[in-house]
Amino acid sequence: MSILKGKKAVIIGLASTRSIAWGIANALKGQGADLAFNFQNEKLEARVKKMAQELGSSVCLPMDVSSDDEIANFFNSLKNQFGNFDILIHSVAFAPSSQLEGSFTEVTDRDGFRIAHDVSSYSLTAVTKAALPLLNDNASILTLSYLGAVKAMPSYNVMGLAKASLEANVRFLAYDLGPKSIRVNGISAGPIKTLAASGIKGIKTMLDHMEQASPLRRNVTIEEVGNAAAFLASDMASGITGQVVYVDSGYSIVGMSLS
Ligand code: 0WE
Repeated sequence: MSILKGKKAVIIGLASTRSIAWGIANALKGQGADLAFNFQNEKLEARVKKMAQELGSSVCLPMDVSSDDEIANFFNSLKNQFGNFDILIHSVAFAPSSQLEGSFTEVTDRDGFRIAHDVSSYSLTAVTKAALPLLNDNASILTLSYLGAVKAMPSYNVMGLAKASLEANVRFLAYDLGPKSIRVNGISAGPIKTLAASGIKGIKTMLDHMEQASPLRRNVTIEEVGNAAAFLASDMASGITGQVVYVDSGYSIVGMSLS
């Protein structure tokens, strides 16, 4: 059974075949959705266009979510090339690398804080606002979060604050857009070795720790995050909005994990 047949989805944040956005794109396509994508800059253009083509999509347009102009241009071009749509996937986060290593108190600065919150949280508000005129009834908006939004941990630092803001963003957007029958949810994924994550010192240790300490004793895949996204984006989840669903091998429910 295809749960997204006849639905059109816009996926923001595809960068490589290891991206969570790639797992989501494949799952949505697998459930029958038609897809459109952005690419952040010329450096990513060729690669993202090739991946879009692989999924049968010819709609792939430039947008860096830190620019209001680029957001406006993206949705203007999208209106012509893709028309109205049903699903908006926001899979974007960034903090300067200086912020993601060492003591939170020592490394966090005003610019790092601002950029992390701008790119990783405000961008959800911004793209939602711009997408609104193009969204069909019963549309679904989805973003990606992480446990650092609700628990302290080493190195994630100001990204944790930005994800906390993103999760509050999900609730305020859900409250605001509920009367228009638009749902807004988040998926809090376990750590995954994406291109963005591969630059992070200690990511291997964190992945190993998940294998020891999570109820499922393993890490999650972008396919598993994709499947949860397909469900939340579909009419199967018509009663769910404002939620953050954990796709993390159960790690977040554990108080203490022994052997
Ligand atoms: O949200 C994230 C990572 C997002 C991210 C990644 C980078 C790497 C390159 C944001 N900004 C940047 N900036 C860069 O310059 N995750 C959930 C993955 C992640 O990142 C961590 C983690 C985990 C897990 C950073 C420190 C500690 C753990």
